[in-house]
Amino acid sequence: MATSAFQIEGATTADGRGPSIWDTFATRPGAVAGGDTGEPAADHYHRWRADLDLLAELGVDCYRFSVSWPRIQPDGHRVERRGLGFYRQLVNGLRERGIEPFLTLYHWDLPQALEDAGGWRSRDTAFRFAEYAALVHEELGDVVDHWTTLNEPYPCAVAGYGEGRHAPGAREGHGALAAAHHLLLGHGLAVRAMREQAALPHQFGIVLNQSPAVPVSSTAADAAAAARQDTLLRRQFTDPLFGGRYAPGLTAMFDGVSDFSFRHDDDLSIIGEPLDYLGVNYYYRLHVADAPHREPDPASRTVADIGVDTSRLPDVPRTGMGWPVEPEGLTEALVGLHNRYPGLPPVYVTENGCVYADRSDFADYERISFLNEHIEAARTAATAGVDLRGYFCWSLLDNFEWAHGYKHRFGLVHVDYETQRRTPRSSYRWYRDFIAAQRLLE
Ligand code: PNW
Repeated sequence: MATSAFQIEGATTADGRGPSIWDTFATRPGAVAGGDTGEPAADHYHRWRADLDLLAELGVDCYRFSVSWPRIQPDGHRVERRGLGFYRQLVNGLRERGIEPFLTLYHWDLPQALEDAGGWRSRDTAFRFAEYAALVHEELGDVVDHWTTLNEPYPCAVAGYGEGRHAPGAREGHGALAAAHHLLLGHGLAVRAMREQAALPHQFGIVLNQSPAVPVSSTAADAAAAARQDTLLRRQFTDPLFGGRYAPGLTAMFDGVSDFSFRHDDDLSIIGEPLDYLGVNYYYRLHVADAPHREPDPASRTVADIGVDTSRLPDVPRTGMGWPVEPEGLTEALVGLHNRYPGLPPVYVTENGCVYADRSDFADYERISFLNEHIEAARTAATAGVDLRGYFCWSLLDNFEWAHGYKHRFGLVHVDYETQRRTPRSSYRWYRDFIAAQRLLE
């Protein structure tokens, strides 16, 4: 089961927490649906004990959560002990319940003070991230074995600095490509810094979202468009992490947009620091057609303007967010990585889930079928040779779904945001029984 700090915690000013870029972005008119903010979310900061009881009753053996950077370094530098104390309690609570913590250091909530100094466009932020990682690792290294640096650098860089759909809400070309590079650099520096401290054999990894790009036709133009989409979303990250090179074609795609001067000589070896696992988040495939650039002049293009149209969906069922339901895309994503990168570390599915409109009795049969089919698709990949170590469902609780606010509900447990009452949906009981049955089969 997986969650993230900003999406469930609320309590955005408690115990010395500083503002994050999502607090700032959410107050911008029109940025988040319904004008929703990080308050109250699921008030997990105060209700974490009851939430861990829900996890324990579910029978999961691992829990993936993230640490809120602005709780630990409110102004990007000064250390707030109360923030560290919260996560120590949380991890102890997991261990008492027999659940293994999988900690993610960065799930998109950059301290606003670091954004004011340039954010991920700035090389210095990579070094600040490594410092923060070492700080948390020093503090919690005795109780946490699984350390994920970043959750999904792609939307951080592209939705955040290219499309303006996510915090900090910028629409840039060069800046967004620099952000992607500095996220990777920060990841590598953080892994190195934590490894130097580790007395115990800790596991270090990164989480990437993988939406395979499928061309809508067999024309060469659509195939090339799908390749551009894959380069931007997947290979920009996986090639330097696991292939020892920058993605071929990336610089050509952004000719006139960026000079890539943010790449320094030793960066590739830092980014390519060996990993113990890769986390894959899978929700949907992209169906890609060739299209004209929105901006004919490269100098005024954002990073998202790569001459593709992703609106032509196949005739398959859709989730409540309109995403096509294609479990085979998960098999394809996992097998594709395995085939492309011979040195790929062991893999976890670190997020997978969906949204459907609620019925009055919370009988979410569509979600049950979605999860069942996707777990099966992951199994198919393992049978095909992928070293698959586990599956995390997104998500335990309804939560702040970024630019969609509280409108879209991913939880196996329903949250009433007025009363903070938790009500398990049918999928919660199904997942509990499914896990219990797996244990019998083991
Ligand atoms: C994931 N976008 O990624 C995130 O890791 C979760 O926090 C999130 O709740 C989940 O998906 C469901 O959406 C996203 O480009 C990746 O808009 C991309 C986007 C949004 C979420």
